[in-house]
Amino acid sequence: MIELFYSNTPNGKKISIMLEEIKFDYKITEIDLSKGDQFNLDFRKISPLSKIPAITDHKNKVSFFQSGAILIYLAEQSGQFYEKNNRNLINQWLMAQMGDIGPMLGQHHQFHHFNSGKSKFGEERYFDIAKRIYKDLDEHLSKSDFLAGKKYTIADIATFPWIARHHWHDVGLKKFKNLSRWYEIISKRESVIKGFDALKKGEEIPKI
Ligand SMILES: N[C@@H](CCC(=O)N[C@@H](CS)C(=O)NCC(=O)O)C(=O)O
Repeated sequence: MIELFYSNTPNGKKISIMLEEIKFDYKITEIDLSKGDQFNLDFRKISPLSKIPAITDHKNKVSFFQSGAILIYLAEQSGQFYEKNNRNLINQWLMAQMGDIGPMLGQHHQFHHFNSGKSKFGEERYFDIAKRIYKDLDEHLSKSDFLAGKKYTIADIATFPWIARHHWHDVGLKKFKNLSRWYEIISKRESVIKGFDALKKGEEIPKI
């Protein structure tokens, strides 16, 4: 049994989608970020930077924080979405999500979606970066079926929930035909649909 410490955010959804994909038994413990649950001492023992997602694998008696490390652990445990002979490439795209795509789109959410009008500099900077991310991903996906080659991997699972906030980004996903193709294929996966709505509130994946 995996316990997933979760909030309904793109970083949280990466792990609920992965758990659905690999069909592991899991339960969700919600961390209410607005109430400051992430600062509880028990949670900080598992996640020292006070951030979701985190997991405890009660069978193996191990805990992990950082979504990329969690995805690698679950992929290794299940033997899925992390082919041994393609790990160099998968790791690069996973790190690209962790270090660039997620944090930069996260800033764009803050300046453009949640706090528009507060900082012209911040809004312009992260809007430009968001547009660049869409363009670069689209260009890459014109040459590759999925981010790390022909197969769907943990790099795609990590990136998908961020692009699924496309209606907040205002970049216009449909203008990017390769990124749109990738998005639509992943959107239709049964486990992605289930993991996206991990709290079972009827949340649907945004259409293009
Ligand atoms: N690099 C981390 C980022 C995690 C992260 O930023 N989590 C946010 C929610 S999406 C959080 O827990 N924020 C609470 C806080 O910083 O107080 C990962 O991928 O796991």
